[in-house]
Amino acid sequence: MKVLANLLVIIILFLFHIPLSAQRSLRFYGNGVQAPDQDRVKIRIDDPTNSNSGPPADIGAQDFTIEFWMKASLTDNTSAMTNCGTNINWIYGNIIIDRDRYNQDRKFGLSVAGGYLIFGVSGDGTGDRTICGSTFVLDDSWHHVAIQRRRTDGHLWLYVDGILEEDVDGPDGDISYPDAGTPCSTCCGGNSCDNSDPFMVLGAEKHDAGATYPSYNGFLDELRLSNSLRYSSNFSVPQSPFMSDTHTMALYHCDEGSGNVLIDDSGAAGGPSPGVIHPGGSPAGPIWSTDTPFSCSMAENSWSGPQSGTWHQNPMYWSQNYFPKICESVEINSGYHVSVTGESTARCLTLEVMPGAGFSVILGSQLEVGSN
Ligand SMILES: [Ca+2]
Ligand SMILES: [Ca+2]
Ligand SMILES: [Ca+2]
Ligand SMILES: [Ca+2]
Repeated sequence: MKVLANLLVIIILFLFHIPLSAQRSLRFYGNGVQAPDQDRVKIRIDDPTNSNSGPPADIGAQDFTIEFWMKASLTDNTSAMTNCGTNINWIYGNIIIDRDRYNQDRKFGLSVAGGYLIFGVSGDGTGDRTICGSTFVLDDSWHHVAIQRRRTDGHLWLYVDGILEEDVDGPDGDISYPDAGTPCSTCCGGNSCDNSDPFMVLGAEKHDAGATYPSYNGFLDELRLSNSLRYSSNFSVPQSPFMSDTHTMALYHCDEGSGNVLIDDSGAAGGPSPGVIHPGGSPAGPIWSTDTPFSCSMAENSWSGPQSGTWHQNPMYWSQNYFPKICESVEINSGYHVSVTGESTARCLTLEVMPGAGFSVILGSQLEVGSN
């Protein structure tokens, strides 16, 4: 029996000691108006030539949650703090996510000003509202950011590192991009805004309207767009990359590492909603970086499972309400059997299957062991 068990261990190590697809993030340089239409990612959300509904990244007709990780410094993002309220002051911060429509309603965006996040929405003829964060995020450390909007009444939420910073009633209405929307024909350098309006833009002020509207200079990773309110109270920040579910409208792991396509890994119906990277500026951005929120060089915890169970994205499926995280070591002890199931990617830093233990990865599932 022992020989067989050891053989099983050898086979498992052989089969699953696969190099982890390297994690990456995107590093923007905030070139903004200095490099028009460059140093940004553009995710198309509408085609101005027809009235078809946009791809799933065109959120705002339902509840939404936008969340991602960021890392940046104050010296690279110098816009001054401004007042939040019934205004559109988010456009004066260093813009991280720009879903503006030039001189038209149904728009939103997120920026960082004076070190604090500003999330703003303009409703469907219902006014404007910005909400401000209270955590200083320009400390050159990774932070998880989540912004939410409720469709029924426009209520807005801003969470930083899982802590609610502000929530207020906001402007009402559908704020998705109108399917038959026509961008302003003269607003963008005297020309049409066809090249900026019908996009969600990452890392820049989308219209290159001027130095008054600066762009984000820093890292961005693991962007998820959902058509639901993910968070109803303070929460523990994600410990590993997201896995898609029925509410995921777009999911960008930013792990490509080369090329100019930002892959949408959501699998959402009607998608995907890929981003196109527009490199440029000086220094040229965005670039692929190995600096990510989930990188780890050593185990943070060692999880030695005295249970059998199923390793799944939902902690409920891992017995005793736990599932391993990407920086944790996992040991499956003798007498127990653990299975990775579901169309998801399980991750851990190291995996040791002890003699007498069982471990299986069900067809259609993936296991990634290691980091970077
Ligand atoms: Ca990543
Ligand atoms: Ca259209
Ligand atoms: Ca309202
Ligand atoms: Ca639309």
